[in-house]
Amino acid sequence: MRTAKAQASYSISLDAPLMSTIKIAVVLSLFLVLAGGFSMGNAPVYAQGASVSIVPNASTMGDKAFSPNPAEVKAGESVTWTNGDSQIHTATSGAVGAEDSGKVFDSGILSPKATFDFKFDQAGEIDYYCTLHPQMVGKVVVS
Ligand SMILES: [Cu+2]
Repeated sequence: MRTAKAQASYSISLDAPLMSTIKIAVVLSLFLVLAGGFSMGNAPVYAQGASVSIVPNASTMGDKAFSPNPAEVKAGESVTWTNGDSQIHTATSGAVGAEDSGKVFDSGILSPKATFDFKFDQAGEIDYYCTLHPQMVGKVVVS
């Protein structure tokens, strides 16, 4: 039974000229699926860390201007700020007028839709603000 069936399918594949084309297509599809799987597998590398939005009308939002606030990451992870407002802003470590302002990180001017990444290597809590609208304040908590 088994042998007969195997022989039958063997002869079918020999007889069908399309089979080899189909086989190549299947192998190529598998390769593409695997390649896609690998790049999907790499995606979490980019997703590590936190994303912070500068919200619409941020200049009037105080400690709600950066969302989420606080942003929480593990040491070695990055925070990515995205300016979701129509005005320019910054994400600058420290506090307005403080000696340490901008010492840890400073995005510089972020135009609408611009992004800024910073990787936090040490545990701790870092306050930050917008140099253009110092009432906009946030915090990054690195564990
Ligand atoms: Cu601002």
